[in-house]
Amino acid sequence: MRRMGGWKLSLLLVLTLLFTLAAGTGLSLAATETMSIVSDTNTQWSADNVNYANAVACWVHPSWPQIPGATWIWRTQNTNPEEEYTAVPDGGWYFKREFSLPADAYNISGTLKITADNAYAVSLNGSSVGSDGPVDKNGPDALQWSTVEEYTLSGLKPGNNVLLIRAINFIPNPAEPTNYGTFDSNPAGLIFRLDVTYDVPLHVCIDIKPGSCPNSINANERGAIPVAILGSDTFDVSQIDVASVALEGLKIKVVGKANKLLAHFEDVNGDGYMDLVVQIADTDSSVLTGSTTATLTGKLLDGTPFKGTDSINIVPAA
Ligand SMILES: [Ca+2]
Ligand SMILES: [Ca+2]
Ligand SMILES: [Ca+2]
Ligand SMILES: [Ca+2]
Repeated sequence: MRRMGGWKLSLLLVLTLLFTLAAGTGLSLAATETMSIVSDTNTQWSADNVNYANAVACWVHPSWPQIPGATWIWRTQNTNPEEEYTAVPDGGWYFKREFSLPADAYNISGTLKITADNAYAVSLNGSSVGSDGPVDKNGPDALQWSTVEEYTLSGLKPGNNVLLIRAINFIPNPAEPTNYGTFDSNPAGLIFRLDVTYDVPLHVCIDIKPGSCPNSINANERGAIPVAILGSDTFDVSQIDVASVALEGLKIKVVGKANKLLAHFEDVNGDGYMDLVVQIADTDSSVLTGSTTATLTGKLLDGTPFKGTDSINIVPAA
């Protein structure tokens, strides 16, 4: 055997160290996602909060601030200041933007940047977020349009969210209420950008009835359904909180006086990565009946949620 040169040995040590570090940190792959919602023609406007129409990109005053990615919008491209004054409902026009976050999103946070010519009040999911200027068509104008406010949002939630803005155009001078101005001397506009960050469960690979396909399951409420949670170079199954594992809500079968969980570590697919095999108690056949897939959920010991899905083929109880 050739003697290994000192530098080669050092390289080997460094590579071994790097590999060990990678293996050690790979188990909690961050599953952080981001979403941006900007003012554009997907925003809807209404006079009564019932009948909505799409907003339009409006004429942009050269002095208005910009928000990256967002479009100045209003009810009409060119403001008719007289109509704005006479037709606007008390409390301003409604501008609404609905958006959806994944049902299993968690650690949700977000910021909202917004301004309007001339004033706005904004709420998220029915709770007030903030405002700039009186939402009153008589003003007064204190250049509220020139400042972009930034809010940290606490009311974001999984599933559907509703951003609702009441916005209004002023008359130039309350002492001359019939001097409405023109579309370019007294324009109206709204601009906003919402940036949302959230985590979703880690996606892991599972194999229901390891080694067999299709995954035929007797829905007889008597047996157990074996499920392998497959380890990989980024998922270390030894970090799973075994008691947290469930298949569509069905828990791991327990045995003995000590209520020992029926689960063991085994490399079921022979890929060199340890897998966790659990026996799911088939306690309620109605959970899986009619489904062609089943999703397993659980948490790591550090609390990070994970999930994985496989196909199933329900065989009716005899
Ligand atoms: Ca402002
Ligand atoms: Ca204006
Ligand atoms: Ca299988
Ligand atoms: Ca394996």
